[in-house]
Amino acid sequence: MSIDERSKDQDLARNRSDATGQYLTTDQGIRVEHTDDSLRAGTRGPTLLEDFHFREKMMRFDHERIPERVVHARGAAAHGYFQVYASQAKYTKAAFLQDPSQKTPVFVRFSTVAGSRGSADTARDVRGFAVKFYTQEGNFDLVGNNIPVFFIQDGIKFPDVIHAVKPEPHHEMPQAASAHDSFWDFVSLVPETAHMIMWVMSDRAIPRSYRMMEGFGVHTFRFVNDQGVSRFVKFHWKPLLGVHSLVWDESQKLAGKDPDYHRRDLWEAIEQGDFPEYELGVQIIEEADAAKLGVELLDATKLVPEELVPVQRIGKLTLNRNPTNYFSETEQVAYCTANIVPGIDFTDDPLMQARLFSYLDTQITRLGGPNFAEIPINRPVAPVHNHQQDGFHRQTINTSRANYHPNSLGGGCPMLASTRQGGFAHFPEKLAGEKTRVRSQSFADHFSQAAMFFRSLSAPEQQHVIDALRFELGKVEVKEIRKRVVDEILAKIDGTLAAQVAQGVGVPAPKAVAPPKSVADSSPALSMENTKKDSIKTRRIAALVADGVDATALQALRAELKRQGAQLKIIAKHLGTVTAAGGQPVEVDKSAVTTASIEYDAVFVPGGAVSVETLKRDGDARHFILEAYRHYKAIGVSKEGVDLLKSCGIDAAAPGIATDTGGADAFATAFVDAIKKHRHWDRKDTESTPA
Ligand code: HDD
Repeated sequence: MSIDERSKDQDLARNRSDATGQYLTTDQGIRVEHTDDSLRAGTRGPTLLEDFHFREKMMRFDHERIPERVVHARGAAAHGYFQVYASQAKYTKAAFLQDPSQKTPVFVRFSTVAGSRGSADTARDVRGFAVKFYTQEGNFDLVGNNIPVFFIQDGIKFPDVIHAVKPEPHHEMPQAASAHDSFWDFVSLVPETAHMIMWVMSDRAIPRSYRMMEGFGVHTFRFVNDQGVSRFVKFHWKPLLGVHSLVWDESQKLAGKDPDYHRRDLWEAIEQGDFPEYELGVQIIEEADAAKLGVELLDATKLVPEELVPVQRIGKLTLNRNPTNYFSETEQVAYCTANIVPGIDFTDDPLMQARLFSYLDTQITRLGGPNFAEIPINRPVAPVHNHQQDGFHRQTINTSRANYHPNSLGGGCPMLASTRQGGFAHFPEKLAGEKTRVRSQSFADHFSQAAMFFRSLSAPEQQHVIDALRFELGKVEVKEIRKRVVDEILAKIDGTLAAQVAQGVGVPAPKAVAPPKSVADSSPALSMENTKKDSIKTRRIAALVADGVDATALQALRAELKRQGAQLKIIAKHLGTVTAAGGQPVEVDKSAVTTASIEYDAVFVPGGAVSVETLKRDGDARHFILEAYRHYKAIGVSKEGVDLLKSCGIDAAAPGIATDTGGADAFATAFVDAIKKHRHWDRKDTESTPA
């Protein structure tokens, strides 16, 4: 069968309902003539049971909620397509990885892990990155995260780690936060968490946007080609906008000012035509080389450094359409790690093996029965025929009398497919062994890669890990737990890290223990410092204005930022317009009470003596600029705008500040260059900045 980018959209169209020009009806199709008053005995009398419209309306409302996902409850999703750059036939026979002219439809859901459905987007947490490819051979689900390793090595411990991180059972606190006793109690007793902990305490756990984070399949998978040759493969998603993060203070404030920050960012980018793009990367490892690699490929707490096995970019994912209905699509989508297509296969990673059961199982409760694959967002575009039947909410009406195999009454249909006809055959891996619960010795090292990760970070990134641990452990009430994390985990990763955290959380400095030698001393690819910083595309810049603003400079900069793919939003005390120095009106985008510097990547203060004088006396404007400075963001000031900086005690010569001294063009270039860097970590006085 042939499919293209529109195949899934056309499939979903079968279930869409448009009420334009239609009558309101009951679920039975009866037209309704009144829906604001229930049927009653007399105008002041009781409601009558025979009011079927009232009963149906109320019954449907009473049952609108379904259980939220046990993890990854909070999410946002988008439609798009995937296109391979060149045939991957050498490695895999997967049909969607053969033809560069084919666009395979996808539905991608991003999520946080620990919080409930209504929790804030910017919590410190792992982000889910789940991709459903609707291929011509059936659905392939790559259910990944934005962190390449995991907390545990064996899925049987998943309920333990999730119980520990979720709100504590007696009082259900805290929401969407790992900063509490039970989580760190678990960590302190389970050293295999060490590597993942370093990632979750790093800036990776507070992404600037879903559009600016990497994705990872985490496990080692197999690619199997037409000749039946298997190679190990690790999947990566590389965002074309680079990898960028928030700062912790910003994340916490955003949780209050805009808990939908990431969801909104994704939605708006797609609505504006700034389609998020990610390249699919693969690390391919010949089976014969696996033993020599120095990394246990079945251990999901380990990564393979890119410097050791390069990531080949084989195709691109583009997200270009927002869902039509959140519940029908984003909430009801069911990903399952067991959904693979011919040419892709599993390995014996015990974390992966457990997932193969869990994802299928969890949907029974969440989606109310075994027919969830028939829900429009979940059904494949490939045809489905089998003898599965009945169960709650069955949609398909099977027409054959033969509901078993083999049969003659149905002409032997549906038929079995040979592998030549596209039938899935599991890779015939050779296995031998005794039944045991013993973990392989090759899973025993928990610290070498945790240390490698920490060593690979830039100095500011390392400091953020220390600060994050001071915060998280600082919230732990039981001192013994704080001490055990420092002694049993951190001291075995890095002595300075452990000592600094120990001091911050009031426990004795531990005796450092050198971690085992890692497969690489450091891996530059792990540091966000080395990410792309070559454009300002899709960034949001705030302009602070008041009456008397220099509109010419404002419009010139706005045009230049737009040309470079960024947006300038004009912020004033009130909505409507302000009057520029030349007397013309300037339309305001946001009033100061509805927004804050944390929602922008950079700030611009245009000139105009009267405007700047007003801003200097305005606490909100002063806070805006100070907070942006404290968060290391680019600041641009033209002409009198510099006075606002001075009155806030900010040195105009500090890193990341562009001032308009050499003319408008030179200023725009300097400001754009400062925005490209995202953050200016070399500012020395941010700690003393009052914001
Ligand atoms: Fe999981 C959801 C990613 C380990 C059991 N997981 C879920 C989602 C993502 C991940 C992105 C949300 C999917 C969506 O948007 O609907 N999970 C991961 C990754 C893991 C991982 C990258 C480690 C490599 N998960 C993991 C283990 C188990 C589970 C070890 C159980 C043995 N995960 C689940 C689940 C969820 C889930 C309980 C909850 C909702 C769902 O599946 O559909 O089955």
